[in-house]
Amino acid sequence: MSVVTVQLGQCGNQIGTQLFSKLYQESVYQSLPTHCRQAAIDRFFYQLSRQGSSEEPQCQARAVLVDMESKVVHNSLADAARSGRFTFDEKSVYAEKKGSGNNWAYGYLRQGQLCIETILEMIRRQVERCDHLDSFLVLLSVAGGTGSGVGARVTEALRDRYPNNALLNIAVWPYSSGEVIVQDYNSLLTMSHLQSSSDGIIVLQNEQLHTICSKLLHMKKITLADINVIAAHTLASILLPAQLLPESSCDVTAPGGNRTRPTLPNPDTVMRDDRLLYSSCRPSNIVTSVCPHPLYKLLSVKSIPHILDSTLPYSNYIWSILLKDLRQMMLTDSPVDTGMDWTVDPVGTRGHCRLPCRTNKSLANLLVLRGNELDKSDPSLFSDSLLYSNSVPSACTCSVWCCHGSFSKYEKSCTVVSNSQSSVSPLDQVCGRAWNMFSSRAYIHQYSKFGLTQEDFMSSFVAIEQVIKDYKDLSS
Ligand SMILES: Nc1nc2c(ncn2[C@@H]2O[C@H](COP(=O)(O)OP(=O)(O)OP(=O)(O)O)[C@@H](O)[C@H]2O)c(=O)[nH]1
Ligand SMILES: [Mg+2]
Repeated sequence: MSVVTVQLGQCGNQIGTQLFSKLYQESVYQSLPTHCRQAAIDRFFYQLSRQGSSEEPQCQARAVLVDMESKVVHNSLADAARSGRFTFDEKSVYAEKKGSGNNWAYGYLRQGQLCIETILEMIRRQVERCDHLDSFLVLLSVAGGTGSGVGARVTEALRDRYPNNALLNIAVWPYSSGEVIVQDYNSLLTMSHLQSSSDGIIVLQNEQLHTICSKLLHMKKITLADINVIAAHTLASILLPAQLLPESSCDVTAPGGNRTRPTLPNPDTVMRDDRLLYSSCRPSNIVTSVCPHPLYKLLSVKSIPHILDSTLPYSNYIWSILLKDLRQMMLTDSPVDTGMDWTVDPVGTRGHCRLPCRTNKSLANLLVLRGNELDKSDPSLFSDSLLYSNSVPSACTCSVWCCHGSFSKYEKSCTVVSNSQSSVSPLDQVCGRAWNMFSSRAYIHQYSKFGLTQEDFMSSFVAIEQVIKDYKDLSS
């Protein structure tokens, strides 16, 4: 089962290139179980050949690269080739001479209109190379012009052309201080279009990735490349093959009720049939696990640990601490496991505090555990009903996937994909700032000259305000 990735604009291409590098590294060099390794390669790469006796597969990414200026995509082609690990297919590259000038309308209505058929044809060729297509991954930033505008157009076209395949967007959120003056308009317009055409939107906030670099990895001068390493790590942890824990669509337990402790498979007794083993944990299953309701598509991802190489040998981390920290990160919407507010505790087991309103309420969560001693982990911490909204009770679930073998340099690591209120605050801020600009008609002419009307803006505001309200209502 394979995934075709479309990477758009500077951000989409830079993160995409880093992601494929990470996926290759994890599939080929890390300690994935043998039966998982081939599944990982088939999922993301087209295998050209095996190289001599080294057994290192020659792989081409199942990707289409799109940008309206050629520099970034050509850098991506060169970086991949230089890595000696994988390549991009040069026939799957769409590049023009001039970018979309940070203008969603130019990207969506002008550039997108001109290039959509060519891009769809490139995607079709990639799809034909897959034995079985599982899903599409569309990588873009919401703040620029190409990723946001052309990306929204491509997402809609994919929805029409491939209605039966899952469509997952990775939407990179700008720093709130903002490098692009109209980033709030672009973000608003992108998110409103993705909301109606995507199956799930993983929001990666640059600010949060930056915090991981500064607080956990103690970096001083943080570049986009540093941030992309963290983004790729986080995404790979959920996209690489894993196996379903059969008991793990945990029924949410009553507050204080008995929590069932799921049994994790033992590495010595796991099934050897890779196809069966990994067929239920594909990227399309991220959507089925955490997007149980069509109105709720905003996903956040948090992962731990992130430890400096120099301190790794002295770090002794165990499942119980990792899971407890990850749960608190989720509840408090903290990107890091330091400096968290531990008084936020909806279960009330700490006696003095019951503050359900302050917690980040979830609709559904997917926990991915990678590493050793999986049988010693207890993911039931994530299945308490108080973590979940009362308003959509049937949808509230926690699924758990796992994979033996270390991920990255860590013997144990865990990631949670959360459909929760976590993305509401950045969306609310974008909507508020965009509305302030819109009320004073600031920069509107830049959009109307490409055919975007005031009514188009208004329907985006209405759509996003509804999304914000739906998520806020999860607390009621
Ligand atoms: N994480 C991350 N963010 C990036 C990267 N490159 C750009 N961004 C962010 O993306 C936003 C700008 O969007 P770009 O991707 O540069 O724009 P584009 O899609 O190429 O669109 P145009 O240049 O207008 O044609 C800003 O918020 C940047 O912070 C990157 O490599 N990594
Ligand atoms: Mg650009």
